[in-house]
Amino acid sequence: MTEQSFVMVKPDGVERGLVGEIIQRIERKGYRLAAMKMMVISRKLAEKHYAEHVGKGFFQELIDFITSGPVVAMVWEGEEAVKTIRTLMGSTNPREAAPGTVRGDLAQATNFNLIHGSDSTEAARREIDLFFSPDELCEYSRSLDRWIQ
Ligand code: 3AN
Repeated sequence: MTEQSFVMVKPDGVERGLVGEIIQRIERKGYRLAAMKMMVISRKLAEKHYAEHVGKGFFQELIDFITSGPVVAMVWEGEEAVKTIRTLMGSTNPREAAPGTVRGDLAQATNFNLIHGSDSTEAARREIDLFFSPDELCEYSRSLDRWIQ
């Protein structure tokens, strides 16, 4: 199933100069970039994005962090994009994340785990709608997809 996933390089990834590295991993896997923008997230948008974590001990810290500097928000698409990009990201706790994953190779702390990726197709739809307007999404096909999917 072709899916879209919402992916974000968090402020720590931008600050550490890992935007290219993270994009490259998803791009080289063969996924297609459908939208991308750099932005500083407002607290209001951050609270909507992380609504599932309201009331948890780390919520305020999470909102402070995600709004602390620019992020790179993206939409990636392709076969089973949601699950496969989660696999490329690695576990939430980077110290437990497998080598070869973004978090397993490049991060240590759960608070600074570099990347967000939607955890279901429903979450992806909600997150894409939060961050992008329909006219910001590019529809195109690539001849190389026949070698990838
Ligand atoms: P993931 O980013 O792997 O989807 P979620 O959605 O459970 O993980 O958590 C969203 C973000 O909230 C994490 N990326 C991390 O920054 C933060 N977070 C999650 N669990 C914890 C925790 N136990 N302690 C501190 N921060 C957490």
